[in-house]
Amino acid sequence: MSDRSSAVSRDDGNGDTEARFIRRCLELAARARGATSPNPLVGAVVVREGVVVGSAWHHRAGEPHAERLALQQAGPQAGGATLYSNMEPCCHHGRTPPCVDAIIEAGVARVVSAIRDPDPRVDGKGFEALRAAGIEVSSGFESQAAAELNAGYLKIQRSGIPFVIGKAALSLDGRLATRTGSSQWITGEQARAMAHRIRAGVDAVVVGVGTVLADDPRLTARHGGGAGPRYRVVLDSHLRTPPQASLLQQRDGVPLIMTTQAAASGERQRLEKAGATVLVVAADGQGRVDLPAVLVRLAALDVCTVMLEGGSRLLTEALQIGIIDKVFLFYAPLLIGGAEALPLWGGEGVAQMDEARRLQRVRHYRLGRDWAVEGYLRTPPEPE
Ligand code: AOF
Ligand code: ZN
Repeated sequence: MSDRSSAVSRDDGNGDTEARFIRRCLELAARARGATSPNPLVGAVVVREGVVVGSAWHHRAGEPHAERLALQQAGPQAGGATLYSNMEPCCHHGRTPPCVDAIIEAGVARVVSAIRDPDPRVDGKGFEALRAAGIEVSSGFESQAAAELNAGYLKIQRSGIPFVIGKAALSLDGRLATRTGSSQWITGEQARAMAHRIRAGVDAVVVGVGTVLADDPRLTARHGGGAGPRYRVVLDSHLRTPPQASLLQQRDGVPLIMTTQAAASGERQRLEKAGATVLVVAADGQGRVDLPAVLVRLAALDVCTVMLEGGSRLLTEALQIGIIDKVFLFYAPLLIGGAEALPLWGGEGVAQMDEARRLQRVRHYRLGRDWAVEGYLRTPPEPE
């Protein structure tokens, strides 16, 4: 919980210092990635005369907030100090008491923040309460990075729908598999390790039943990724998942099969006996599990971030209806070829170049012999 390794510095009176301590908050907050939903990732540092006297992060929902932990660590040294936090301190009684009360009681002189907390119970009222108590408040430092870190929390607060990441491993010519469906393995160890780390940071991973039948994935976070996603989800309108599927043999995270009314009750019982939780959701026009209905159902389970991992049909549908916020594409230097080999985005695609979806804030990674490209189809809003 404590972290005193951060560099000691003098406040030079300009925004660089503020941004640097907010970046420290973001680093601390990110340590709980994947563990705090439905709560945000929050880190806080207390700085007195340029010296860090307390630093902490929120570990999980129901446990103390970052600000309270950092103030506890600072003790009496918080008097007259500056408190940095990557999100507006809360002012309501949830599962835990308001941070603003603790900040006021501790005698903090200044609060510096990255973004407003869009939770309607807070939403600017935290800043107001601090100002009303005579505390100097400033916000807006590193707001883009702060919004990216809490993309899931911000999206669910704003729209009730989880943030959706589309992930795929592709050959350089854009194929997910060969024409016979073989896809193991396209990318190497390093790329797969990174994919597992991303899995560890989301609340749910989702695949279509075709991927279960073809690849028999476990959908856990291995390669030192920490605890895996809370839900490992299969979209399976007719319950074709075999009860001996590997994803049902894992302990980490709930194996969740989302199906439609059309599924036979015998199949359902067989899968439940094998350890799956089976949920019925609405069907789309073709009798398949309706993707928007899946997202709403996952939101009700406190899922803020979802990763769609394939196959081609699921990703195509998701791209077509525009539910993907961000993509993570891993490329191997392979050429697979074949008009029948599964693409990332099948169907008709767009007709004109100006209709093509362009990624924003693109980042590239080199992973041994492979690469990854990360980019947004919709950037997370930055509440001021
Ligand atoms: C902060 N610092 O570290 C976090 C905040 O049920 P509770 O008491 O945990 O309240 C949850 C809400 O508190 C959540 O929706 C968000 O508004 C805020 N989370 N706020 O000041 C923190 N985790
Ligand atoms: Zn709080």
